Amino acid sequence: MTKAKKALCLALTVVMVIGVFAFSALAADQTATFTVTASETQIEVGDTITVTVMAETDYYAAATGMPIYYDAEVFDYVAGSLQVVEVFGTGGATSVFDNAAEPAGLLNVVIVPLDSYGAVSRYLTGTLLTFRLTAKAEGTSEIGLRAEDQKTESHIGGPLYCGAYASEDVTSAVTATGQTFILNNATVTVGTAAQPELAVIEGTTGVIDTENKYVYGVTAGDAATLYFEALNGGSINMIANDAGATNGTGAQLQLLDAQGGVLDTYTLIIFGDVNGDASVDATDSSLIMQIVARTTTLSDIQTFAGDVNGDTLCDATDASLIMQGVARTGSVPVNPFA
Ligand SMILES: [Ca+2]
Ligand SMILES: [Ca+2]
Repeated sequence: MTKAKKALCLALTVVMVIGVFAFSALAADQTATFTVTASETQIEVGDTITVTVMAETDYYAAATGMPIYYDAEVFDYVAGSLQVVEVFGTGGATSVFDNAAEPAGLLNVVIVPLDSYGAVSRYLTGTLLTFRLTAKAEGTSEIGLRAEDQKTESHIGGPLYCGAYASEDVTSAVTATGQTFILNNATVTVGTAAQPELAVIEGTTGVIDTENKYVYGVTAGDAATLYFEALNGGSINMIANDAGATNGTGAQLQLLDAQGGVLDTYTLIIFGDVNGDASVDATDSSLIMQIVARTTTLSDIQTFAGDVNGDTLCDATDASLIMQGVARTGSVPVNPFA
């Protein structure tokens, strides 16, 4: 008989024993906490981590079954690395379905007292087992137990259980299943996760000027988020300009990471909108003429937005083009460099 088959037979026996004794009463006020930790949570392909499974019960524990999952596309189980602490002392037994008998990505561990009546029962406290995984591909994997696996009266086939004995000397049968289980799982990332980045939405006229940190190509009045998107889990936050507009010249486009941290900031330029009210009109033309007459000064951002023919000058020609747009005898381009 192979080792895997022996393990299977033993585990099936355990399951049958539990099946006879464990399903009578729902345990009230009994709690078991399972905690899975990894020796490292950010590693590279080829690295090996040690995973530790701990348990705390507030009752005398009987046979305990732990199906432990990991992402088999990210990790390989290191064959033979599973080590179980003798929580039930000499005579306790362990059966393991590892990858030889279970689908890749699942370790199924069962620890039992000598038998259902003859062993000293314990409060579980601390480490139950350890095993190792080697990273084979980039990705993020949760490692741990699943609540939906818990054996209860209404889900008798659940492989996650921790039976209870009525007393320490175990003269009674397993008395309960369906306790409150608290599951604390580990998450491990292999490789460097792709960083959020700003991109132009395909098919739009949006432009990202990474050198000057400008975004433009947006039609006056439109929201910038119709033209730009954040990739790889990022998001966009628009901050209003001095005119109170989130879609006018001078508004700020922030690229945020998944936690809301600011990764990058761009200034929105709406060509022809010099005063930042998100409209291209006679007021903007008038402002340009005031620059020409040197009766006012404007910021670099405003003069860039006022250069609607893209000749690097913000002058009477641009003011005239804006007025032609207002009169609908011409139009102000969303991107004068296109
Ligand atoms: Ca304006
Ligand atoms: Ca110009």
